[in-house]
Amino acid sequence: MKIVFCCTNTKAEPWLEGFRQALPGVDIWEWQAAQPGEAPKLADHAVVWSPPQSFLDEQTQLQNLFNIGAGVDALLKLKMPASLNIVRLNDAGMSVQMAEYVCHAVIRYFREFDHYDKDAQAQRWSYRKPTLRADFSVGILGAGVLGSHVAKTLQTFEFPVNVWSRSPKHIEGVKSFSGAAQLPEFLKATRVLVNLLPLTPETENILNSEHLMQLQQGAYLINVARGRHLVEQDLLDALANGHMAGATLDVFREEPLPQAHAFWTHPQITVTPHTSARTLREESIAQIAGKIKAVYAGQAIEGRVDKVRGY
Ligand code: NDP
Ligand code: OXD
Repeated sequence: MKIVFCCTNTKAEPWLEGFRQALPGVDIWEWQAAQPGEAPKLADHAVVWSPPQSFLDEQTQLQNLFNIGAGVDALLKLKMPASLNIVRLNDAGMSVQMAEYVCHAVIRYFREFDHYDKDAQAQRWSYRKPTLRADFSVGILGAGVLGSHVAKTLQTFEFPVNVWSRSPKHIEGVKSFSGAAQLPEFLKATRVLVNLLPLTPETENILNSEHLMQLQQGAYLINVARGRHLVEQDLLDALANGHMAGATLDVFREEPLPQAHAFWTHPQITVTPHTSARTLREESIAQIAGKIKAVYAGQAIEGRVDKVRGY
């Protein structure tokens, strides 16, 4: 079994060592483009994150691309044979991190901790009127692996939770909205909007003026999916006109976020560097190695991407 590793922004050696332990006897190496005139070494499977087109052009015998992330938008931009499977990470320790991040952001806004921080800096002892939890419903765009876990975790704090997805969901205590026809009703019921959709042609720019202005007055946005979901100027406008109260943004159209970008210094926006749910090496290696073994045993595996649907 031959596996090639091609992940941008990740040191290869600890991953290669982990796969050698998880799959004894495997031939695994880090991809380097073959020199002109040199025959490339071809693998059966690849472990990838955002590989260049030249990688796929060269690796012509691949059966499976195992993505070391949940989102496959970067991979789907590449040209590849229809027979090549893309397999995404299913959770692998990401859903609990995502739940921590989103709950932290929701609670920080709900309990007005930013105001208490300012008061503390000014040594001011001053209470704020509690917000009614029943009026503070959280709406999650996307109810897949991450969105459904976030929904269940938010419920433990007794927030009203709604989800919106392509197909209806049955999560106890959570109201499910589905399809384009139910999006306006979902938005109207939402005070805090959490985005956990995959980036596809259908979802790109979904966080736009038309949709943001349908949220409840004083709405708050938490974008933890992809930067290209958000029309950035539309968020700035909704904050400037007072319809929205703030946003916590983990993902951006351009990453790293450029130094001069307005989001860095905006008083109502909190920026984090695409860190809400990090890929965890041990969990990811265990999951991918398990899937490779399942492939050889002729078993079905979770996380096969539907290339037409885009996730
Ligand atoms: P899943 O594929 O498990 O879930 C996607 C959800 O989105 C599903 O509920 C799906 O509906 C819904 N959906 C997709 N397209 C539409 C549409 N057109 N209309 C309505 N609903 C739609 O993905 P994950 O939960 O694992 O991950 C979600 C995204 O989070 C990833 O694609 C990635 O971009 C991002 N991410 C960000 C990270 C970060 O650190 N910031 C880390 C990890 C992931 P249905 O269930 O009906 O198919
Ligand atoms: C992912 C990510 O998609 O890290 O997994 O953004």
